Amino acid sequence: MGFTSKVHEYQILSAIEFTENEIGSVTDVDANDGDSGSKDVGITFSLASGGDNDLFAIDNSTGVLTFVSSPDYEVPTDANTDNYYEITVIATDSDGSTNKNITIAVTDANDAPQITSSATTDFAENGTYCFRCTINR
Ligand SMILES: [Ca+2]
Ligand SMILES: [Ca+2]
Ligand SMILES: [Ca+2]
Ligand SMILES: [Ca+2]
Repeated sequence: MGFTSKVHEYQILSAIEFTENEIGSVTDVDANDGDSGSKDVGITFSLASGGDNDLFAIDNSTGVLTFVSSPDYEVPTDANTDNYYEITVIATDSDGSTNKNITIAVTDANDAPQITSSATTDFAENGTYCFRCTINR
């Protein structure tokens, strides 16, 4: 089944940068169906399902796109773990829908160091003690 192109003037950058660890709006997708003149009026936004799409949420009336949980540059969760999250936004009005592929590039931030050693350790009395403390940056 094809789709009709009744939603016009789909306005969005095709590649968006987003800094890791942040929450909030990735972008505000705008669409105009040409019927009423104002952006987003009469449009319902949604995401395709599967793949990287499942890591995002979109407000169905405003088109504001967010990560479900804030991304970690060092631990990418996109399908091929390259920190480029590829999604498909769908704008629908009463006449049909149109799709737009969007790539979100997660960029590196300087994380606070994390101590990854275990929080507790055993120590036998009269023993020689060695404790390795590992710090990841
Ligand atoms: Ca919008
Ligand atoms: Ca990180
Ligand atoms: Ca990717
Ligand atoms: Ca980092």
